[in-house]
Amino acid sequence: MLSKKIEKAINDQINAEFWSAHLYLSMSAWLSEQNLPGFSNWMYIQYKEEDTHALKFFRYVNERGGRVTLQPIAEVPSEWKSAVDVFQQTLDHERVVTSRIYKIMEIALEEKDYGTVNFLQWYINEQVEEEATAEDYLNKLKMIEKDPSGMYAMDKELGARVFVDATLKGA
Ligand code: OFO
Repeated sequence: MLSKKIEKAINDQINAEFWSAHLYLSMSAWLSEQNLPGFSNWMYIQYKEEDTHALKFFRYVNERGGRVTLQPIAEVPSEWKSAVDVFQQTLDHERVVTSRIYKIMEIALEEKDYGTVNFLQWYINEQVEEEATAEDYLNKLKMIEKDPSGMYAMDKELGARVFVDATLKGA
């Protein structure tokens, strides 16, 4: 059984994960319009992954006998200054997500809900990976943004990303 406090924190996080999904889908659309199909693909996969982050929480609440209540998803931005701006905002956003996950972890520890502590560990590891990846691409992009052949190569690299369903990863 989940406490009401944890249930609310997770329901809010489900909403935040769906918001993240919309943010990345919006970025994917903008990147496609900039003729960067590989970058657009990367963000599209990012969107799908965020969707499964929400669904992984959804399944967990159900499994623990809690109740998922879906909330409206707030509007996401639709314009960016450059691909560098997109990745800077991705990194900034992932840092916010990390702090949100840490807050839920603090509540779970306060409530001695060790099942949730254990479950959240997956998200903590995922955030380490997501921040590192976004920072890595941001740094690369800053080096090559004015070089068409560098941008072409990076677009090709990002175009190779494939979807991994988070509800199946270590679930
Ligand atoms: Fe990109 O983060 Fe979800 O959790």
